[in-house]
This record gives sequence, C-alpha cells and structure tokens, in this order.
Amino acid sequence: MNHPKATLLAKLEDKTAKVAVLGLGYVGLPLAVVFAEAGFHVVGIDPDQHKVETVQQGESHIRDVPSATLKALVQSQKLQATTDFSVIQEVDAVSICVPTPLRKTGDPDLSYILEATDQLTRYVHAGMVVVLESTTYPGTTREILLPRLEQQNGVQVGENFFLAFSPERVDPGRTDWTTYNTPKVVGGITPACTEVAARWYQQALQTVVQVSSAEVAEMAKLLENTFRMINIGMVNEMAIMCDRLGIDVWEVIEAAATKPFGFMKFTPGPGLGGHCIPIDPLYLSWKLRALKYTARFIELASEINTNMPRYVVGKVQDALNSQGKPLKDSRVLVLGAAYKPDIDDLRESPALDVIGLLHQKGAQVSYHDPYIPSLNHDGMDYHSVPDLMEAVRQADCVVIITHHSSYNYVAILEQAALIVDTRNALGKLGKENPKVVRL
Ligand code: SAJ
Repeated sequence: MNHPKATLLAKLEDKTAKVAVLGLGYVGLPLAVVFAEAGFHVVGIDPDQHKVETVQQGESHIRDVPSATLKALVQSQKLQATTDFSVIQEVDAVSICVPTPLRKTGDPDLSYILEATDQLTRYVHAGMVVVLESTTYPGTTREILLPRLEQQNGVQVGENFFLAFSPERVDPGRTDWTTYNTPKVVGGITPACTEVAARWYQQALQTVVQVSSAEVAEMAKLLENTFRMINIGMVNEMAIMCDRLGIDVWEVIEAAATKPFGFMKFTPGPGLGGHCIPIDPLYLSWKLRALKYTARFIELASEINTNMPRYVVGKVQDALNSQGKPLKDSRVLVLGAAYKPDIDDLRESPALDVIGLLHQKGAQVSYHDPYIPSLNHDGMDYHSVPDLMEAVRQADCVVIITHHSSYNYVAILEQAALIVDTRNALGKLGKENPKVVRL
C-alpha cells in the first residue's frame, strides 16, 4: 500500500487534492483564488455568513480580488464558500488565514487561531496537510496547533499528517507583488511536513522558499515586520532630534537616500498604523518576556511610534500659539484618516489618536478622508466634511496626517491659514512657506 505521504503528494501534484482555506479575508480570499486558478477544487470556510454569501454570488469583498475573477471560479465550481467546517472531512489540504490581533492589554489574541484549530480538531484525518499563515510568535504551530491536532483520528505528524507554517506576505492594494508572485516561505514541524507543504504551494505559487522548521518561518515574518517597525521608530526619533537641532529632517533623509548601498529610506510620520507593523513585533516581544528577555529595540520603537500622535498635537498647539491662538476652541481639520495613503483601512491609524488628543485638549476637530466617510473614536462619531475646501478655509489649522494622492495640495496651501504637514506632502511648496510647519 502506498505511504500516506506519497499518496498525498500525488494528489497535490495532479491537483485532485481538495483544498480548504479557513478565513476569507485580505489573505485568505486571494489565496483561495490562486489555488483555484492553479486547478484545485477549493472551499473557502468562514464563520461570517454574509462574507460567504457574497463570495457565493461571485462578489468580492477584497479589493485585490476582482469580482469578475471570483465569479468565474465560483460558476465553474472551482471555488465555493461555506460556513460549514465539516467539509474539512473531505479535504486534503487546509490553509489557515485568520486574524492575529492584540488584546487591549497588548498581549497576543490567539482566539481566532484557537477557534480554527478546534474546528480542525473535529475533522482532521490521516492524509492531510495543514498550513498556518497567520502571523504569530515563534512556536505557535508546534505548541498550539500540533498537540490539539495530533490527538485526533490517528493522525501522526510527519507520517500521515503534515503541519507547517507559511507567513502571509499580502500588502493590500499592491499590484506589483501579489499572492501569486511574492516568494513564499514554508517551514514544517518535520522535514516531511516541509516537503509536503512546499510541494502543495509550489503547484500554485511562483516561488516557494523551504526552511528547516515552522519556527524559522514564524520568525522570518516577525523579522520582516519588526525591521520596518524599528526603522520607522528610528526615523521618527530622527525627526524629533532634527527638530531640536533646527535641521530639516526631510532634506536629511533625501540626502542620505542618495547612498546607493547600505541604506534604506524610511520617512517620519504621525505614528504607526495598520494591522501588521504595529502589532506583529509585539507578538515577538511578548514571547521573549515569557522567556525573561526584554526585546529592547521593539519596546523602544513601539514607545516612540506610539508617542508620535502626541508629538504631532504638540506641533499643532505650537503652530497655533505662534499665531496667538490657543488650541482650545480652535478649528482643526485633520486631512486623511486611513493608516496610509490611498486605502480605506482605519486599523490602528494614528489619525484616530490625533483626533482624540485634539478633542481632549478642547479643539473643534473635524476630518476629511475621501476613503472614509465616517469613523467612531472614543465613543465619538465623526463624519468626513462634505466640502473639503470650505473646511480648509474655515480651519484655524489644517493638519495633514495621511497624504492621499487625490488631494490638491496647491489649492490647500493657498487657502489654508496654517498647515502642520506630518508627511512632507507639500514638499518644496511647504518648505519655505511661513504658514507651513513640518515634522
Ligand atoms: N510608515 C511610516 N514611515 C515609513 C513607512 C511606513 O510612518 O517610512 C507608516 C505608515 O504610514 C503606516 C505604517 O507605518 O501607518 C505601516 O506602513 P507600511 O508601509 O508598513 O504598510 P503596511 O502596514 O500595509 O505593511 C504592509 C506589510 N506587509 C505585510 O506584512 C505582508 C509590510 O511588510 C510591507 O513591507 C508593507 O505593507 C509595504 O511594503 O507596503
């Protein structure tokens, strides 16, 4: 009789293996589509009935997945969606793409991973490969998933059941690097797990990079995003130091960026937003604290980045003060609420902190964001101002938080009484202008 590994490998290579993707978010839906386009029969499983229904109707709720693409795959039966986890009984390969946020305490929230694992535990069977994609601390795959899955239904990891980690590398909105062509790291609990998971992903993705263990794969992702978080923190501190020195940090960065090697440009800003960069490194520092080690770079960078909204509000206060206006009762217009330009994602956005702090200090705060019609922060409801230029004219101070490319910065500069530009969105236009204050 064929060894279970050989049997599974054959099904993965001839695409008769049935694939499931748990979690149909910005990682899971594009991955489900890529597997279906490669020829696998894919079932997307998500507890959100509405999400499942829209996928079944061929409507995409993820900007990176065109509805036309989705509709064609659903109509050809290559891709289905369901809330019913029991379909896993018929499935040979499962990819887990669920959120890994932080709790209010700042500790990792593994509840989504645990829920997915508990469902898997009920239906896991011999002859399966399971890959975790959700960013998490090193050891999660081996310490959390393996013990729960291995108890069931006679599965033996590395023998008739294969478990690996493969970090997601989705950058929503990016079109040059996609789920298909972004190199994908894969590391298993055992060498056989790495082999089976890598062989599966090689059927659908352009480049698969095998590493020696799940821990290496988990840690590689954390290095990628910790690298960004720390460098953003460093350049934010550079901005603070240049401010103290009376030096233009933006000019300093442009000059340093002319170095063709050994330097990578980062720019200061009002803080660190998004669902990855501010969060993933804290999974690592949390794990190390449990091992009695303090990840000082992560903690320092997090402290600097977290303080940037307060630093920006201080700049607004000083700028108004220079015009003889107290911050209290001044009209302050925040431009851009999303966490980065040209997207509609508010998660961890520093704009929320800036709005909250301005409100606390008694300013009359309003905001504009073409992608975000309304938001709620600290129990307060805000709506994007309907007439941007009218709001600019009426504001005592305009603070540019997220520099969407759709803004007409020349017109804003002409009509604003005072601008605090935290992104150097005005560039040279703002450099010498007395009514512009830059980070
Ligand atoms: N930011 C700065 N200065 C910088 C770069 C970013 O203040 O020089 C701020 C942004 O405004 C934002 C936050 O940091 O608030 C995060 O920005 P980001 O460019 O890192 O964008 P993300 O959060 O969408 O990061 C994603 C990540 N992708 C994955 O985790 C798979 C990240 O690894 C990518 O490098 C990044 O996209 C990218 O390159 O766009």
